[in-house]
Amino acid sequence: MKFIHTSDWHIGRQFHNISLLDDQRYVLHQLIDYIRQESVDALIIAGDIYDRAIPPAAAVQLLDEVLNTICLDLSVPVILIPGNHDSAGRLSFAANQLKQAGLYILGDLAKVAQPVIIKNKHESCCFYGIPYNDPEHVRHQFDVELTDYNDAHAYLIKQVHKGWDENQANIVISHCFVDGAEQSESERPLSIGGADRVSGDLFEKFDYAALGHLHGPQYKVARHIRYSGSILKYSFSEQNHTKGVTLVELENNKLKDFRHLPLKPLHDMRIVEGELESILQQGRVDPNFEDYLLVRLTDKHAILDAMGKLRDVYPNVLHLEKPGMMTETGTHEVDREKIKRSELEMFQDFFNQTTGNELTELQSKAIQQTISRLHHSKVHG
Ligand SMILES: [Mn+2]
Repeated sequence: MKFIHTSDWHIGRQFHNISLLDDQRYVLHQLIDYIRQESVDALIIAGDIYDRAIPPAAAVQLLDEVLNTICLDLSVPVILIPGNHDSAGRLSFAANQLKQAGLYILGDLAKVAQPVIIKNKHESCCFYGIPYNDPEHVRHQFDVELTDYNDAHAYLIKQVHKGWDENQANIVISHCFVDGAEQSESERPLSIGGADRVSGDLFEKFDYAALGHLHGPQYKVARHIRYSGSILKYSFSEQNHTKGVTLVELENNKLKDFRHLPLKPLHDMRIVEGELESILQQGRVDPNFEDYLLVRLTDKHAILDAMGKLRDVYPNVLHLEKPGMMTETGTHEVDREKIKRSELEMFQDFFNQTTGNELTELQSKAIQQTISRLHHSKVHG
């Protein structure tokens, strides 16, 4: 039995006001190719299907398109749970009817102990889906007393263990934050102050735990308790991640092996650091000039329209930082003389860049007087 575990699609996400829909379509087509090549028996999506509870129509259309191909054209069943970004209620529309088409949307907390059973010629496997929940949900649903995410998860998993057959292959799907796992900047905290962590030990008895929420591919506690990670980088903090999906293989009802299958993005997301001139030079010959970039300029002098110049060669510069400008004095202390001097220097840079000439002594003096006058009027005016 083979299945692919993926999570955190975040369809419809915007990044620095750019729609990532084409980027998402691009990698989801690679996922479809993997499903075809590896002839898998199921696809598991561990939450955060959409980026928002009410996704834009174009996002719904993309998901519809992808699920049609997988469930109908390839006849591969899909099992998914809502994440903290999804609305379980909305995502669960027509969930009962869709089962017949091989689309299992497990959005109902009351049904955590009812597995989806997937069979192939040789074996069968039980998939238990735990839709994203907070302690309040669980308290209300089951009328039990519990205070934190860990208690809530422990309670739900106990429900699963009550009715399961240990000799079967049992897979759990959950969207949660396993204690000690590594965060990225693109995950929305589940709760403030770390109360959202659940112990990885809770998943130990399963043959595999297909987790979602954290965007970096990783495992915690044991190798079979895994995050597949998101399908794309959703923040610059993820620049060194290799995004992908996890191919899981079972044999004789036990985990045999798994493999990270990489996804190649339409635009990579990376940080470029250096002086403007050298970045521009490199950009003119960079085959990946359309990547999404954060540029960190190390120049110590002011630059006129740095963003415009950079976008001439790298059209998708999304964010610009100028740490070089801050380190000039090595300190953020307010020193009037230093501020005055640096303002004059900035004007000299500006003048030089617009006219191509240096300031004459006379011009320099006039500007210096103007700056002083402005400072004076700020204090006394
Ligand atoms: Mn997520």
